[in-house]
Amino acid sequence: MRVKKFTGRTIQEAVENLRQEFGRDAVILHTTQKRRWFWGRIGPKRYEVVGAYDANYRSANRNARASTAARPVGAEPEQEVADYRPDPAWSETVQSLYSRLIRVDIPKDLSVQLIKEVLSQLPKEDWNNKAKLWNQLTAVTAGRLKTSEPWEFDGTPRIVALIGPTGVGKTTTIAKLAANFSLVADRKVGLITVDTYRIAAVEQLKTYAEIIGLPLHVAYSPRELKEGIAKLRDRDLILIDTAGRSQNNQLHIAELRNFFDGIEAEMHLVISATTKPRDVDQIISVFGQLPIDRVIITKLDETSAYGVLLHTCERAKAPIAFVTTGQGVPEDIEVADGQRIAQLILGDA
Ligand SMILES: Nc1nc2c(ncn2[C@@H]2O[C@H](COP(=O)(O)OP(=O)(O)O)[C@@H](O)[C@H]2O)c(=O)[nH]1
Ligand SMILES: [Mg+2]
Repeated sequence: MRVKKFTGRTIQEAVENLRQEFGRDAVILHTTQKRRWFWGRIGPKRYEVVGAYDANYRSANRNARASTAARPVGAEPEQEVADYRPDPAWSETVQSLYSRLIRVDIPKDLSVQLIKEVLSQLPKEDWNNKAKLWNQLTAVTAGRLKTSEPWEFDGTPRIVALIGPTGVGKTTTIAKLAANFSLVADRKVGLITVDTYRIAAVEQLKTYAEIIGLPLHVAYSPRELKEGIAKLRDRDLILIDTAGRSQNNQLHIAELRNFFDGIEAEMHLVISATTKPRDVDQIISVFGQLPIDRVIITKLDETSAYGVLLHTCERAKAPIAFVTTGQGVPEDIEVADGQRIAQLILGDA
């Protein structure tokens, strides 16, 4: 029996490396998550998988063996890992569709799922028909892209908080929403900011509030946030701005949870369309410690690969509410439309 350690940026990648060398009959003995030091700084997370392979061991035994093999919490079961790989039996046309998904930054597992869904919906004789595959892929992608229903206002304030990493455009998006809902849709809008770490952050929102003519409360504590909401109870829509901070900052998340504890706020996770796929997962695993009700994707104008839209919506298990397309306030924002986003992601046939 041979035993060896394999590494990867994700569990799946480490397991894939293991499978490549040891084949399908390898058994996973142990999995760990590691951080390495680079130039005196903490480097990116790595996953280590220790696998064993016995030449006398036959696949017929695999299921029995696999179920007794140690598998860590959070690791994908063996079968599912296999499901995340493109099928070598796919026709060239299907392979090229898969490659297209990868090129627009849709993660591998999700791309495989999409292709499998497409194939399951088409009779085998159409599996080489590019046009039919393409149409089906557009439909499947649009079907997966959940978008939220437009807001309805019923006399009690709808409280909406924007959370997410620094610099993604939370404050700008709040200004866009505030201007559109107050000036265009004629709703009573109020603003609160709990982003008090930098004076500039408060000033930024204050400027917008003054231009649009809206009340703004600055909350330095959870109690002040509740007071601010109470003062704005005549409003249709209360928009709450929060501090960015790095997605790695656990303290920040604990603080946010503390602020929103006991408040009926709709939490919108804001992510930039320019975010790398790997970072999307990281951001969601951290901000996902808060309940995410909706997703807003910003900076569509700054990328040409739009996979983040589907990736975020799938991983956050939340519908997309809005997308933003530039720095202009209030014009560069749109209500999310699944069909249009699917076309944007996939591009032209
Ligand atoms: N290109 C582009 N820039 C944007 C968009 N939304 C926001 N920004 C810019 O991103 C920068 C950071 O925005 P800000 O609202 O301060 O981000 P926050 O830290 O999340 O509050 C600013 O320069 C904004 O003008 C967008 O949709 N497209
Ligand atoms: Mg801000």
